[in-house]
Amino acid sequence: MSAKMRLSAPKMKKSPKTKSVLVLHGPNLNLLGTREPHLYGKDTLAEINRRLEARGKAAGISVACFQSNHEGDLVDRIQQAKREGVGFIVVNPASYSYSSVAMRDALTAVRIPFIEVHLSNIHAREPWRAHTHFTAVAVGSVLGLGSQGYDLALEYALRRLKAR
Ligand code: CA2
Repeated sequence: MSAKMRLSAPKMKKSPKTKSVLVLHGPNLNLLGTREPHLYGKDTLAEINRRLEARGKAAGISVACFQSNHEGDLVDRIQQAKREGVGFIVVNPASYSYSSVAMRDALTAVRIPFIEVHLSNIHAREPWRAHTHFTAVAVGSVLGLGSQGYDLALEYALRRLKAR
């Protein structure tokens, strides 16, 4: 192949899904906005998801949100994200932060970069909340900013996907 041909070879196009973001919510986050607003804020999960999906749409990047109270369902959704070619994950593992080696293993196995979000500042609460299974393998963490933490994590994801 000549140098000219190599230079003019078309750039491989990323599949459309690599321009998509998955937002995962762990157990009990379906209760957001209905209980414990002093800890987790007033926004409901539906409101947060609608906001994130709308922001993605405005940026031309599809955002899918998924909540489950079941560890296996969250693991399945992470594996599905790989098959779909999802480019970035935003995850609040909630109480699975402290117990789910399975979710952490799934996230490392699929090699999709992710940000860990916590609504509350887990370092300002009971000491056992401070260490999570996810922090060491995440791109970064957003803590203590309430539901705005999801928006900020999504902004990072959108910028990163657009730069690819
Ligand atoms: O601050 C966070 O986002 C947490 O991930 C929330 C978890 C907690 O176990 C983590 O330490 C920090 C708890 C989620 C429970 O969500 C509820 C929402 C509304 C009402 C009751 C629980």
